[in-house]
Amino acid sequence: MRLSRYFLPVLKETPAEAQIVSHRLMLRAGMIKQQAAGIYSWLPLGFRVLRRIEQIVHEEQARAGHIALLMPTLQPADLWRESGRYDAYGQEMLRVTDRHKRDLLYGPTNEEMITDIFRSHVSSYRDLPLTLYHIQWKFRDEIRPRFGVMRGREFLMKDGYNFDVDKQAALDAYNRHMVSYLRTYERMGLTAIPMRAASGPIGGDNTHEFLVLAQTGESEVFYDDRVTGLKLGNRAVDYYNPEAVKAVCEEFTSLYARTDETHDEAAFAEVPEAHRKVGRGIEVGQIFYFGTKYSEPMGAMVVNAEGERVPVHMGSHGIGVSRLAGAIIEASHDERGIIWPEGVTPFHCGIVNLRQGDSATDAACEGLYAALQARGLEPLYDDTQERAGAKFATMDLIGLPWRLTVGPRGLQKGVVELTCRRSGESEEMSAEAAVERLGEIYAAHR
Ligand code: P5A
Repeated sequence: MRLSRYFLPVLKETPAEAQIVSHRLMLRAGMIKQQAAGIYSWLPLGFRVLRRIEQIVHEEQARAGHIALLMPTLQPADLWRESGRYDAYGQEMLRVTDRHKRDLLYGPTNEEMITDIFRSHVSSYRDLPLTLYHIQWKFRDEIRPRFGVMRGREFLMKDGYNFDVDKQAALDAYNRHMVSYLRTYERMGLTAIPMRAASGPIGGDNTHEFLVLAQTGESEVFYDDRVTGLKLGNRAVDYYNPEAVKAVCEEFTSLYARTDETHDEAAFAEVPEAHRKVGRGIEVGQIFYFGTKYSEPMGAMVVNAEGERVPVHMGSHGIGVSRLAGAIIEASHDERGIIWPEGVTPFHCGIVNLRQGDSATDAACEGLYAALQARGLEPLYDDTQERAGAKFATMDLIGLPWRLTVGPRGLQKGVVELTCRRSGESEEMSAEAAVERLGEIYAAHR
């Protein structure tokens, strides 16, 4: 992308309404625009990040054997009357009436609808296990939308639902989700800690929230700080081997880590004092096992191996896709702006032309631009007439992890400069070597 032809409405001033750094930076970097309280447009740069986050989610869901579909945002109220949640959900639910006076609602979650799909098409244990998911906009009429996309009213969620013949099989699915979520967040450059939590209106006793530690987080958390050092890394976990999956879950959940909703002072006191930490966290996901809470009232039954008709066992699993854009920034920024992890960056690198209009410099930039694209990378080429200082400030603000700087002085020596946004370190090398290096860096993130 050439910056001269792009739409990147960066702001010079810090917007007064934004209380936390991610919200400020998303506005300043031209990623989002508020349209109403808790409702945002995603401008081109923000939209690219959202798509990258979605892509990682889709890839990791596929790896775990989960199947994508797409349900609508509007749902008939009657489905929710069947489960009993239509009245129970309260004011957070946005209720709508159509021209025929039929009650609809803008879905805050999809347990009822997916159970309806299931009961229409599945009746035998032979079709199980089954996990279906989608990435779709949700609406919750939050009493206090704030912090930008972090607590929105309209927000993008990945929500998945598992269907299993009995409790044990459903708990295996729960564990599988835990591991696939750990991998998902790690690929986004995040450490998200699974913590015992409360289930709220979704239901069930088994639930974990995934929290990214941050001062600005809305949840109070209590944890053994050794949990922050756990990494899944590149280890190959066989999702079809429940014992192997469970072993990983035990590794990640045996140290104390709870939100304030389930915090237990006595158990916490057993954590060695040097490791006992109280802090704040951003909830970027939550998984639930709730058994037959929806399948029983809605009649989602399967015939098991013994020939009995039993209600299917279910769980649901959510990732806050739009919230993640904010959470990643909270976890990765400095005083100059955002620092995108390679996994979610909107462009792989920036190209800064220090002397726009100088034919040799322009030609070198064009060459780099083409060579990077030929390697499957997406550069953002600042080909504007801005002065160098302003170009650097914009690149730092929007946070691309790598920057290539091209100017007449370097070109005389046959080099361009490759700068790492995170460390600030620069290295001079030939244009070919820089393309090669960036190709290798991003190959490690595929
Ligand atoms: C699990 C999937 C559920 O709704 N039903 C389907 C279950 N869980 S949840 O915890 O309520 O939501 C899942 C994740 O969505 C994000 N989230 C939000 N993001 C932005 N603004 C909001 N108002 C908001 N509410 C929830 C969180 O990341 C949450 O973990």
